[in-house]
Amino acid sequence: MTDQIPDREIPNREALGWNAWFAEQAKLHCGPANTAARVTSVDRGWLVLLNETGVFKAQLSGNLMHSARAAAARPCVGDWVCVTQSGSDKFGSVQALLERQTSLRRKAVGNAVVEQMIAANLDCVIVVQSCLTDFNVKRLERYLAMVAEGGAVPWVLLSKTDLVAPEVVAGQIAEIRGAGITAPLLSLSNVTRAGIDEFQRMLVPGQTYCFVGSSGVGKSTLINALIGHAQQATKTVSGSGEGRHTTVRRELIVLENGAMVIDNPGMREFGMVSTEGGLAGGGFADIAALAPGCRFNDCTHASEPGCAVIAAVEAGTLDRGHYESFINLTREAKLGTLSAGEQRKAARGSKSGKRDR
Ligand SMILES: Nc1nc2c(ncn2[C@@H]2O[C@H](COP(=O)(O)OP(=O)(O)O)[C@@H](O)[C@H]2O)c(=O)[nH]1
Ligand SMILES: [Mg+2]
Ligand SMILES: [Zn+2]
Repeated sequence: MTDQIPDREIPNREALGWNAWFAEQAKLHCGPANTAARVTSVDRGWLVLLNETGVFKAQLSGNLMHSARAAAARPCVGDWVCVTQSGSDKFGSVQALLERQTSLRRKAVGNAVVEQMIAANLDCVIVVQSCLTDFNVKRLERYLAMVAEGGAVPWVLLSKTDLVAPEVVAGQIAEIRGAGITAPLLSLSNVTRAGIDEFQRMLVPGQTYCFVGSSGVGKSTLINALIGHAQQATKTVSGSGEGRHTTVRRELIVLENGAMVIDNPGMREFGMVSTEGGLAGGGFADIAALAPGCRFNDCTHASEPGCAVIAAVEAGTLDRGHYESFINLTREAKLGTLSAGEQRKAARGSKSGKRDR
């Protein structure tokens, strides 16, 4: 994290999505000494905020910590907050969370009652599926239902079109339309760049776009392509200090044209297991329920230290055979994260470009 001023000028709050709704909320919740800022990332108690004056760090005030006990009542990426600043580093103390206009929420794994905020104040949620191994209309419908619940506009994006024949993409589009899904539907390849310019042209300055979908479908690669000058942009605006944008945590990134994008680190976010959502509904609810206990957020339960699933196998509370079939299926699903060459090789084995699971 850093408190650098972004190289790109933020002319005003409107450029970050501020509107009459938030102005109204600010009247109700912000004191005269407060300024409004947008949350670009959250790392436990630390928040990185952005407004027309630049990027700065902040923590929740004692009052807010006390009143906002539920996870959903605490600021998440995309939120607007009221903050008091002090010192030359502009370090902030967050006083209030402005009511969200839209949101994306999931039910916490293994606990149907607890809802977690994924991101807030999204104009559009882009559900990404890879043409090769990931395409699944039923799962797409689950995503779209979740998006609808939070009030954002959904788009569907088919990725990795370079790995399948054009007829396969056409067939998938027909299947999506056949299921009655009317959301805008795009397809592209990060490898050939076919479709990327068209996609980029659809992104409107001042609007916030959140990418969701299985791990390995190409979300981060696409965002890096959109960023272009990855080095500069991620360093200054996201404050991550990394050369390349990677999904270590959820963060809001301001693109050069003024549109904002939020990446998401994989399926765990949606109460589904491991890298591919298809596994969750397929009889591995027991493993899904254990996953929150793993040390790593993106644990694959294959060999990681602190894995709660492996611990359960060793303790005899999870059936070893059941665990092994999970690992085998996960390995197949991992196909989605292989290199382009490896994927093409694998694709030759299945004519339709789809795999049974
Ligand atoms: N063939 C092919 N591979 C891609 C494409 N986009 C991404 N990849 C590869 O797929 C893997 C996963 O991509 P990544 O962006 O990390 O996926 P994410 O988990 O959705 O963020 C990486 O090895 C990428 O190089 C694409 O359009 N075509
Ligand atoms: Mg990623
Ligand atoms: Zn694990």
